[in-house]
Amino acid sequence: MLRSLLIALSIFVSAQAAVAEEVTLRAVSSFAEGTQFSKNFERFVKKVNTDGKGIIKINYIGGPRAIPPFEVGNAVRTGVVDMANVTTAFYTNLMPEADASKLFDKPMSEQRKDGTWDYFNKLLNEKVNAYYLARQYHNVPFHIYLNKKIDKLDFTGLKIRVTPVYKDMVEALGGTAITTAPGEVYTALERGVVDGYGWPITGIFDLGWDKVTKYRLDPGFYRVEVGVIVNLDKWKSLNDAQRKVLTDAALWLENLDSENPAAIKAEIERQAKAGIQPIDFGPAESKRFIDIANEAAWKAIIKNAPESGPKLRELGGN
Ligand code: 173
Repeated sequence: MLRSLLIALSIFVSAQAAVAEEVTLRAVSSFAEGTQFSKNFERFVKKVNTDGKGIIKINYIGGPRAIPPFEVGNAVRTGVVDMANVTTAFYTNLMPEADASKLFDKPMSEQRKDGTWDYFNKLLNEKVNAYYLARQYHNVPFHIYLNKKIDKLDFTGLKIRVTPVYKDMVEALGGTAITTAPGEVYTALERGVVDGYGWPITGIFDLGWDKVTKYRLDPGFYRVEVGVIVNLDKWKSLNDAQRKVLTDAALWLENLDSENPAAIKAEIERQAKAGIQPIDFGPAESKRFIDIANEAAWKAIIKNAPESGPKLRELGGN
């Protein structure tokens, strides 16, 4: 009798231990739920919750209604949330040189081997108290969208909505940069507070911006970075099995970038159908545009981070 009671008790105790081992991470996205730059993260959450059953679970709280985009980095730093789908541009307040990720022109597979990821992650550990789990959309460029036609590469007199991604480039071309979160872009355009905005080639239909957009300036520049970052204390507290579920799903998530070329092609066609006209000043001016954009960005990064900026430029290969 006593023996079977003890056996039953030991089964109960070990079952409890297994339950206690499943860890739950609270996650947010800095982009609206279901929109272009949250979609793949949401697929990642599903995958982790399936593959990690009994080991690790993500509780997806949602988009910017939970935490405003420019506060997401700090929320991860302090552990208010454990994980975020967030672009570096939204946490340059904590790590100015994080903006360099838009200039890295090597795929993550290479960056993980050649020390770029190591160095970037080390900086993120120190400055944001976060671990850099994944980088998405490296093959998607940014563009400037306009409501006023320009006939040369000059933004003088134009007010353009920016984030840190575009600010220095817009100013280098003579424009006035006005920083807003994505959620304020529609109203700013509708009211004429801005004459244009920076955004990737994909995603302008999600929040109805096509209705308030006339032109797209070509070519695209830089590379989109939307990362998955994890509070460093939380990351360190995970066991090997839990980290493996996250790391495997992160590599899977990065591989979804292979879907981007087709999505970009479809988006360009959809923009044309919506009446958004491309503006293109030809090969020589396009090259000058890219050079101005790259130089303005590196100059600002190196000014704001005199130690790590040059090293990131060297590693990033651009
Ligand atoms: O324009 C933005 O809000 C921005 O910086 C960004 C960055 C990555 C993906 C989408 C937008």
